[in-house]
Amino acid sequence: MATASDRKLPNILITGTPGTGKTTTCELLAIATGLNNINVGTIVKEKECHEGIDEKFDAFILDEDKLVDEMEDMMSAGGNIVDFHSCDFFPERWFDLVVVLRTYNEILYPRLEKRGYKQHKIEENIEAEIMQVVLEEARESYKPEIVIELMSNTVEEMEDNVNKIEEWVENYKATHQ
Ligand code: DAT
Repeated sequence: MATASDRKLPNILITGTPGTGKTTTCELLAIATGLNNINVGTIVKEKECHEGIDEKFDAFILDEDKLVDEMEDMMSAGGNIVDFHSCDFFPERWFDLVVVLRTYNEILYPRLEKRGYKQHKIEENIEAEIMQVVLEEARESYKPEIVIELMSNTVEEMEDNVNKIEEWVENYKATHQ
């Protein structure tokens, strides 16, 4: 089984509450680094890694084991950027860097409204962001030294985040030849 030290190219997890900018950041990062961008939501849908839909929250009920099995080969090969809003069920060995994106409520709220989320879904996500649920989950699931928190309120911050992560990737490549 591949371990972090075997991987010539890193695996990076970009996580955070919905609307914090994961998808956009990952797209820019994939262009900047050439790493493979894995949108977990797409795999869940296409490979049916779910047990139906939670009607209240209009979201899939994940089949986590099936999802992990679907992703295993790609992740073992390395060189992936993974975008998902939760992270505690992924194997710890998969990731070399875990980035948690954070957004102020007054900015996150209109982003979720614009997306057409129902009121209770917006409120649940805003509450999760206030309680820093995803950050705590990341800190509990991965070694503290690989978990970083980055603000994602503005386009400038997003560009800055992409640059920082790109620099980290270059450094990883240079030290894992
Ligand atoms: P996520 O994948 O975390 O749900 P997204 O990338 O789809 O988030 O972004 C949601 C919306 O907010 C989208 O219209 C782009 C915008 N957005 C995200 N991060 C931003 C940022 N740092 N500055 C400005 N707009 C941002």
